[in-house]
Amino acid sequence: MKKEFLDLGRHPIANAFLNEEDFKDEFLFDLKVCWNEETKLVSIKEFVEPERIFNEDYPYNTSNSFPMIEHFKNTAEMLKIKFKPSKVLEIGSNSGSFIKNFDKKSSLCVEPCGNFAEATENMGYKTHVDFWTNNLSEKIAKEDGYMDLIYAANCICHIHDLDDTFKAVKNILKPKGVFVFEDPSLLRILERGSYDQIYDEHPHIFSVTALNNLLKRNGLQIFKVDNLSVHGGSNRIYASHSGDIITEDSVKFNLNEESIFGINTYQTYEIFAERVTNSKQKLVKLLKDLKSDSKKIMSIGATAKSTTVFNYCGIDSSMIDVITDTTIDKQGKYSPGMHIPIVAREDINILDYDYVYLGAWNFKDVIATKEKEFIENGGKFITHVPDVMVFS
Ligand code: JHZ
Repeated sequence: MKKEFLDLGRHPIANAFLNEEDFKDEFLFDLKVCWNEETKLVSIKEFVEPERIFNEDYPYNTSNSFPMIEHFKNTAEMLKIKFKPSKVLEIGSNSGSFIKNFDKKSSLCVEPCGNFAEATENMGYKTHVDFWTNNLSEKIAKEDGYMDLIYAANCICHIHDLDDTFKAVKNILKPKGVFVFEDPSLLRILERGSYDQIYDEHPHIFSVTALNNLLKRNGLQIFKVDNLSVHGGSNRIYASHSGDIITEDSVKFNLNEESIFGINTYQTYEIFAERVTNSKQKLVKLLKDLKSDSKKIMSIGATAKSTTVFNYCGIDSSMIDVITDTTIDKQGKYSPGMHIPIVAREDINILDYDYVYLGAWNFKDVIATKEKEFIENGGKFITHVPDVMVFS
């Protein structure tokens, strides 16, 4: 049975940045969150059709993020050394930051966003412009053969039907082959109060516990887990055919850690929901107090996460004047739902602002280093993770 524990209200598509003429037709849906008592999986209640989200206008580009390029390069090197794969498939290859580290002849991509699929095709990688399904994996098995390594970053938690997803992986994975995927960690979200990882693109938020249950029932097993710092705390799951590879201690460690925290208990989610309500009240009060004191506030990072925060808290351009983002496709547009203007960082003088809200709080250190001058001139940062606070 699914039990609802959190209602974040009406929300737009988190990455659908708009032009002014699109405001009137903006799509909204109810963002409510449930916990499945049987599988322990946390999911949003109302799924948004994937075609609305992942299409040729999808703007989130991993190649715009220096830390993520480094992350994918290091991950690729590690996987090459550890597993020596000859055939590699990436699901959700985006602009190719991971796959570009592999040989073109023996690697292929699956990517439903036309803009990015074109980019990896142009780089020389065969790319299936499609969503990852069992039908597609049957087609790939016939056309391209079976895989030693299947990799997916911030993609599997985007897919509604996880049984179909895992069956599709099992279909195409060679014996002793590995399926490696990373997504934000439910445990870190619960610990850090980072409710902003919940939006249309994340129909599921994964615990190792829930994945262990779901993979098992589809003939796969987790044999290793890495805890990563990217995206505010993610897990990298290593899976294989059941019984194929010896299970490492990290699996037991993570299952234990999650159990001790209370991942298997509904009350944990009720406590989290209360924390989210408090976070909203504190953040809105802080911003309103600063505005009534005539302070100027901007935000760095037009993130999917900040779409959740701004819409849940009702934060519009009366509180945050402007957002800067390094992604060209987001610049000149407005944030989903709250319609705060987005500009390039070079288009504003940060010293005109008193406070910067960190839409990309996960890159706090990178941004603080870049914006040293702002701090030296008395500027302050605002974040809501792990608690609403002002710091410099
Ligand atoms: P970032 C994305 O979410 C979307 P978002 C996706 N659904 C997903 O699963 C998660 O990632 C994990 C900009 N920036 O990575 C670049 C600056 O402007 O936190 C990006 O637009 N200045 C696939 O959107 C954004 O911030 C900077 O100095 O929450 C960061 O987005 C830096 C470092 C970044 O993901």
